[in-house]
Amino acid sequence: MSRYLLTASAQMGPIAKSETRADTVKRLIEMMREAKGRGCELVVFTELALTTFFPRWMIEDEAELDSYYETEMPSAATMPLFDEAKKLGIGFYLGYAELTNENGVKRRFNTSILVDKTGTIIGKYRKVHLPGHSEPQPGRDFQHLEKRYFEPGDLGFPVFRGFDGIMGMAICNDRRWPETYRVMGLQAVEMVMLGYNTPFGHVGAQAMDSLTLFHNHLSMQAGAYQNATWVVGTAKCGNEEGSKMGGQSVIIAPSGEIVAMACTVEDEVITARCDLDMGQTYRETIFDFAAHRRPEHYGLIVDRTGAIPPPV
Ligand code: CDT
Repeated sequence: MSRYLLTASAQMGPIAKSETRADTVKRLIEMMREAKGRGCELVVFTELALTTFFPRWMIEDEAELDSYYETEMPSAATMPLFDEAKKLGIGFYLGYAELTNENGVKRRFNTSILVDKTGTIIGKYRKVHLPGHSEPQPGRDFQHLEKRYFEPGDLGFPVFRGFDGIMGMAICNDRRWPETYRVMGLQAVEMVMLGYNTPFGHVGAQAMDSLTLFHNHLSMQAGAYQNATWVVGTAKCGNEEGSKMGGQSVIIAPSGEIVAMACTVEDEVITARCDLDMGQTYRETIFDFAAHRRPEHYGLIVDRTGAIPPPV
């Protein structure tokens, strides 16, 4: 049996600090139209797709910081994207910075939503694995202050029925953690969508820079194969305000094979015909979880956070 979902990954080139939301939404709509023109029913945008990657800077002015967040979704600025999706009959994944106000207390999350072909939000995810620091680090050209500007997501890793399949979401650094995929794999996820902003320039570990793109694919391909799911990874990339970020957005099959990959570091749409039934073969054989998993031996995964060596 085959259940085809024509899917696009809409990679973004840099977003300048001076670029308005309206300008950015225009770029997203352009790519949405291209995806639809190629027959796609779903387009996956990137992490924090509406602004420049602001966690690279220490921002002390609260009003300035707030300006990077959305307080509602759809917002006035993003409504044209929802309207266009409805008009074209195409769904989308979108990453953005979310600011809520709960009983007078501000809460900030690095969030993604899944929108169906009628322009309705059918799923929401808040990034669990926040990289970087909460305090600025000395001697760095660029900071990575996600731990300062966001709190860890509080929604877990839910999956959603939509697009005739079982859909899951993750965001950037989440892709490096096997737990991300496995929690969704245990809910029989068929497609994991994720956006990423991955800067080069590992301070104190420069050797890792040459492996940034390898690790990007390695983690997503392993997650796809080991959980029998499609993975769609969409970059924001190129030279953004002097910070260089990796591209190579990909669509990965449940076999772990890359079936489409971006070749620029600019706005670029890649597409693939994803058979949502393809994972079934793996789920019934090598990764038949019910037959082969041994959770009685996995306790440390949830009981312990950091690695502790055995006594000498
Ligand atoms: N945005 C994001 O999560 N970026 C991280 C950078 C890790 S290095 C500080 C990533 O995993 O790509």
